[in-house]
Amino acid sequence: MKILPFVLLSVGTFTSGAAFANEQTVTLNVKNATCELCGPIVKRSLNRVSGVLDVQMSEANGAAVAKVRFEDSRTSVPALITATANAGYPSSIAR
Ligand SMILES: [Cu+2]
Repeated sequence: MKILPFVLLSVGTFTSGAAFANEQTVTLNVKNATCELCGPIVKRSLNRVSGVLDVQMSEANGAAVAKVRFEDSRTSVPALITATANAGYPSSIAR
């Protein structure tokens, strides 16, 4: 039975750590990204936000879509939207 307290402690540490830094993914529809040069600009604007872990650009119905993975303890969806807007590409959460 000596191992049980250790296991419980490990689980507790893991869950409380996760509560502080959750990875989240959001998909943003990006306006004005009308040519192939825009995608990399949008991607760079998002990658510059600290807390962003990964940005995948794609296209849906002729519009740019950015799938962003980020740490929610370091940044937020509104901050991501602001970053693309400041680069000239307003975005919104894809539904
Ligand atoms: Cu362009």
